[in-house]
Amino acid sequence: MPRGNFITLEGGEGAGKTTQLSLLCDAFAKVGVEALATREPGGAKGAEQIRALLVSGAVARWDPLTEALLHFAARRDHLVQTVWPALARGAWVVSDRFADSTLAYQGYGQGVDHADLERLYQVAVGDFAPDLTLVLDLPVESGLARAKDRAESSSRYERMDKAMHERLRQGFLAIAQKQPRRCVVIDASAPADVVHAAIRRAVSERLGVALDG
Ligand code: Z5A
Repeated sequence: MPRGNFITLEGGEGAGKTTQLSLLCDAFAKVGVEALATREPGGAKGAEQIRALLVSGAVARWDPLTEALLHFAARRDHLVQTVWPALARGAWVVSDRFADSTLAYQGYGQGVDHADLERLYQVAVGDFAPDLTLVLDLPVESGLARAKDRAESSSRYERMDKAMHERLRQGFLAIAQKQPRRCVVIDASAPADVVHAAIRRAVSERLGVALDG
């Protein structure tokens, strides 16, 4: 049975993932492609409960490996309850973050051994992987300034130090460089409509679906 495509949006704080996810799903709707918008951590009932544990409280609340385990527990629930059923019925799924965020934040950012994270990936996710990953890249200062401008209160992650945010930016770029067939780096410092046009081009080139301008 043909299955839908799985697209993930990755990047640091305030990169514009949520904004671009919404624009991309609208663009899919216009050409008649059913696209489910979802997010990590979260995207299913249990996973959202785990999210609440991850984004609130003191920065040092979890040791990095515990934090990675929580993200993989949430991810497994998200896949089983939401992502895999949607793909199986032929819908496309667009997720605001996925496993590259664990490698960037808990691996490059917080020092969890990358081989341990790969083993956890095999256990929780297996051979499944995104068809396309869009890495939204912009300088750390700009992303943090954008995130600060929002009305919502800051999350645990936003309160982590700037050096951590620099490490994870470099982490995302390293991931994209190692997996060029799956990942496309998008300059996220441009205005939102310019970023959206670059995303439409990447989706069209990599997955063969033409999206209206
Ligand atoms: N995390 C982890 O550690 N390990 C994992 O495995 C996973 C996640 C899956 C989840 O928080 C946290 O979990 C996350 C990593 C960690 N860290 N943080 N923080 P989240 O998903 O709620 O937070 P986020 O991913 O960083 O989202 P965000 O802060 O909401 O940023 P965003 O979605 O990338 O950006 P946005 O909301 O679309 O835009 C931010 C603001 O900028 C907003 O006011 C926009 O109107 C504005 N904006 C957007 N685009 C533009 C452009 N192009 N120009 C100017 N202004 C713009």
